[in-house]
Amino acid sequence: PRLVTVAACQLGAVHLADSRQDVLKRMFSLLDQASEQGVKLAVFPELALTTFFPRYLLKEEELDKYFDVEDPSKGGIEQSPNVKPLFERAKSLGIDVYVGYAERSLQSDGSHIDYNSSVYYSAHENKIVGKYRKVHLPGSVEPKTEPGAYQQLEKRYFRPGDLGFPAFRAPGLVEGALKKNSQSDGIQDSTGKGDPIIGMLICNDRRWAEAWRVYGLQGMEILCCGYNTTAFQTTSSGHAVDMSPEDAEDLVMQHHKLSCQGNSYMNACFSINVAKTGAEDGNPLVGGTIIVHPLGHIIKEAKTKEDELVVATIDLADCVRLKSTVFAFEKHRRPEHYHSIIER
Ligand code: CDT
Repeated sequence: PRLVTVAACQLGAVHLADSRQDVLKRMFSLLDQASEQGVKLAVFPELALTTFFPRYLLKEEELDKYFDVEDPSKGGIEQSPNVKPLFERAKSLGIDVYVGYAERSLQSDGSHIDYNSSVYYSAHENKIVGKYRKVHLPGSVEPKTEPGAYQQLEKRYFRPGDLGFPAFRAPGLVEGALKKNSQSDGIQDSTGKGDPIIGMLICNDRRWAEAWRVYGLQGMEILCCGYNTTAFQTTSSGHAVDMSPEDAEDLVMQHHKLSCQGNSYMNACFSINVAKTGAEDGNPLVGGTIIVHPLGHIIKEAKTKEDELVVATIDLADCVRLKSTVFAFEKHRRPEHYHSIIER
C-alpha cells in the first residue's frame, strides 16, 4: 500500500468585509485540525483568500486588493505577505498545501497579466513544486445588461492559463516511495511506486474531460481542484432558470458530482474537490466538497456549508488496478481517431 491521509479544507462564505487576516486565521484553524488527524496534504478552494469577486463589476483600482502580485524577478506567490504565513504554518505542521488565488503576474515592461491560479506547496521541499493557471474561464468579458442579471466576469478579469496541464510529483508525501525525478515533463509511470503524481484544476476545469485526460496521460494519481460554484443555474441573459431554488441546487450538485466522479474513474485517479460555499453577501455557492476514489465512488463528503475538514486516508495502490486494465491507455487508446478534438 501507498497510504496518505489527505484533507479537503472546505471554506464557508468569505464576505466582502472579511479581511485577509480573518480568512488566514480560518485556514490556520483547518490546518491545525488537519495536523491533529495526521493529514499530509490539505486542499483549499479556488480564490480561497477572498470573496468570489468575479460576481461584481469592479473598477481597476477596486480590483487590486483581490490579487497577489508576483514579480518573477523576485520569486513567486510564496513571497506574498498575504500568503507566506500559510506556507509557514504548513511547513511547521509538515503538510503539503494546494491553494487557489488571484495571480497578478508582473511583466518586465511594467505591465501585468492576471490569472486565476493555484499552487502546490511541498512541506518536504519547503517550496512550491507545482503551479497551474485556470484554462477554462467561465462567464463573459462584458457584464450582462439586463436588470438583476447575475454576473460572472472571470473572462474580464483573468487571462486563460498558459501553462497547460503539467503533472508533477509531491516529494516525500508518501512514506517509502521511491525517489523519482520530481519535475519531469509529461511523467508517466506505470510502476505506481514513486512519489505521488499530482494534477491541479480550478473549478470550471473539472467539467472538461480534455483537462483530466491530459493529466491522466501523465499518470496522475491525485487530482486537486478547488471551486466556487453558484448554487443556481442562469440563462444566457444571466437570470436564474425557472425552477425552484432546491431543484436548481440539486441539479448543480448533480453536475458537479458527475464531473468529479466520472473523470476520476476514467483517469483512474483520486480527486479532492473542495468548495468555497455558503452565501457570500447573500450570493449562494454550492457545497459538495468530496474526495473521490478511482473507482468513481465518493469516499468522504462534507456535511455543512461552513468551514469543514473532510479527511480520508487513501491508498494510491488503488489507482494501479484500473491503470493496468480498463484504462491502460498505452494499450487501448486510439489517438489516430482523436485528431478532430484538437482541430476545433
Ligand atoms: N468559478 C467557476 O469556475 N464557476 C463555474 C460556474 C459556471 S456556471 C456552471 C463552475 O463551473 O462551477
